[in-house]
Amino acid sequence: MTKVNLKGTVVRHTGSHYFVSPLPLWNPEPVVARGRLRLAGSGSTNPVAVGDIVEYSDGTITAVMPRKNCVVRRSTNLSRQNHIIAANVDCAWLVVTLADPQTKWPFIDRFLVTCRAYDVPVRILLNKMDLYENDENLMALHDLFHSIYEGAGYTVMDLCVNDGRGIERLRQECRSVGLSLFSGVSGVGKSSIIKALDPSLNPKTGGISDKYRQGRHTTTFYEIYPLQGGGFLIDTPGIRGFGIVDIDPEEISNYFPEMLKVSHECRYKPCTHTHEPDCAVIRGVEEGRISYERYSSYLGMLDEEGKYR
Ligand SMILES: Nc1nc2c(ncn2[C@@H]2O[C@H](COP(=O)(O)OP(=O)(O)O)[C@@H](O)[C@H]2O)c(=O)[nH]1
Ligand SMILES: [Mg+2]
Ligand SMILES: [Zn+2]
Repeated sequence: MTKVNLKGTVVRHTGSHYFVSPLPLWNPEPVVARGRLRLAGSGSTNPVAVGDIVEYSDGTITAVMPRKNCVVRRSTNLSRQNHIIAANVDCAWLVVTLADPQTKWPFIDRFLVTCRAYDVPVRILLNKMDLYENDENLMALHDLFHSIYEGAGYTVMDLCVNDGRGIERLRQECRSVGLSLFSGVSGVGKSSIIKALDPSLNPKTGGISDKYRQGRHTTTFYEIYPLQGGGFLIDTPGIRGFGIVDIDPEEISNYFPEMLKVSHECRYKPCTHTHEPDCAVIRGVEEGRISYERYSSYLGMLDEEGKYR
């Protein structure tokens, strides 16, 4: 009997177990990855991630297809190894809240920079609108947030799971975009959003039938959920230690779209945009075309990246 190589997408990843389905068909089956394959992706702690398109045969992954992109985080704060959260992502939705909890802005900028460096399209969801609109200060912060990030070239969509605002528009976007990843710090509403998009999904307990579950207490894992009517969703447990990986300090400004746009006008090339005379980025900040908040994040990243080298 000749072995057939099947092709499918990894839809679930625990510490050591994978499920694969021939998307868009939803029919997950368990597979394993052999050690040889595991070692192939050096530099990352997990050479196979959800969203990866793999070949498999006899319940064993035999090859991982080249990725169009991936979302990564540092596996630990001091490690240069990274952990791949998901591969082949069509849209990373960065969920942000201005209160309860207040997302730290440098975290937002790190996430945006990393996505750009790894070719992941990203859009921002500003959730928990109900908490801002009766508070003058928070509403001012909301307006500032829109102006900073839209000014930098990003899409920012207001959302409120509590009253359903923005959910239908997001559902349509998710159906047409393909594979969506929801990310953001713990408590911003990622799991609630997925549940609002499709009440039949249960991000707390997972989408794959219980007959495959080894025990109730599985370790942190990533999983793809099929959205009713089309599209696929990935929830992420709060990402701590999310930082830039493998980006040279000289390159960081290339991943700030508003800085990239003007950097060819800097007198020095390359220019770190920190102290050089006749720097177009510094001029942009002074003249208000580049936000001071974003520029501060940039300086923070330069500083921090230096420490890892
Ligand atoms: N006020 C308000 N609370 C929300 C909204 N969306 C989610 N929450 C609450 O925020 C908390 C965290 O939500 P969860 O989905 O677990 O966040 P996750 O950690 O990002 O997955 C829960 O208590 C939700 O009920 C919203 O639009 N408004
Ligand atoms: Mg959650
Ligand atoms: Zn410059």
